[in-house]
Amino acid sequence: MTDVVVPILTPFRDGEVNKEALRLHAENLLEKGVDYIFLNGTTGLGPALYPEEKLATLEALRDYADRVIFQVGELNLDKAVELARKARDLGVRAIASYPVYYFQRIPEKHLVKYFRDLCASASLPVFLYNYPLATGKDVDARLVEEIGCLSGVKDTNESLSHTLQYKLRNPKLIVYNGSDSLVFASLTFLDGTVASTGNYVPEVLVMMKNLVKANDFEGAIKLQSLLDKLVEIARKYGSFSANYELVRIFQGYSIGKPRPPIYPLEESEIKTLEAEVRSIKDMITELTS
Ligand code: FW2
Repeated sequence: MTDVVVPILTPFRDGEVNKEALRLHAENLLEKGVDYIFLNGTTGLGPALYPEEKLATLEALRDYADRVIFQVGELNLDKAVELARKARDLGVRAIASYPVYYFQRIPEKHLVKYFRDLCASASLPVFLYNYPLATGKDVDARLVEEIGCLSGVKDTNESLSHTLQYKLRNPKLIVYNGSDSLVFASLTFLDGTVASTGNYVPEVLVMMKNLVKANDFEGAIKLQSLLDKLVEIARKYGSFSANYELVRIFQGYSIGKPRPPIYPLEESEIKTLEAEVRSIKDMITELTS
C-alpha cells in the first residue's frame, strides 16, 4: 500500500491561524481519499509559524490525529520537544522535523544528535523532513543510518535516486518523496507521495494511486503530466501564494490568504491564474465525474 500525503496549507484570518478553515479543508481532503495530512510543512508555511501556532494547527485536527504527521522543527530543541510531547498526547501517527537549518557550519554530529534527542523525547515515530534546497542541509541515507532511530523520511528532492537510497539502505524505513513532479514515481517505487498539489486536486492524486495499483501506468503518467502543467502555472505566480487561490478555484471553498512575507496574489493575478487553469479544470471535472 502506498500513501497519498498532503502537506496542508495553513489558512490565516487577520494574520492568525484559522483553525476552523484548516479543519474543514482537512476533512474534505480525507473524505476524498487522502491518507495522511502533513502539518506545518513548507506548503503550510511551517518555518513561518510560531510554536504556539504549530500547536494550534494540531489542535484544529485533533479529531483526526491518527491521520496526521506533525512537523515540529524548531531552532530551539526544547520547543520542538514540547511540540513532540503534545503530539504524542494527542495520538498523532508520527512527528517530523527538518534538520537544524540556517547554521551552516554546525558539525554533522550535532545534526545527528538533534534527531536522536527528538526520538528520545517522546516515544512515537519520528520522520526526517529532508529538503536540502530550502534548509541547506542534506541528511542523506548514510546520516539517517547513523541517526538510527527514525521511522521514516520525507525527501523533497527532484532526484528520485537520492530518495531511493534511503530505502536501499534500510527497507524498513517509510520513504516518501515530496516533489510534485515525482508523484507517479513515488507511488510506483516508494511508500508514497507528499504533494502540495493535493491541496487543490486531491482527486487526481488518489486516482493516480489507484491507477498504479491496477498497473495502469500509462493512465497514471497522463495524470502526472496534468500535475506538471498545474505546477508550472502556479510557479509563475509564486506557488506558495497561488496554492491558496487554487484551492478555491478547484475545490470551491476559500481557505483565506497566506501571511506576509508570503503575500497574497493581486486581483489581476487571480483573474489570469483562473483563466490559465480553466482548461485543466474542465479536464479534471470530466475525469472525476
Ligand atoms: C511540504 C512538502 C512539499 C514541498 C514542495 C515545496 O512540506 O510542503 O516541499 O512542494 O515546493 O513536502
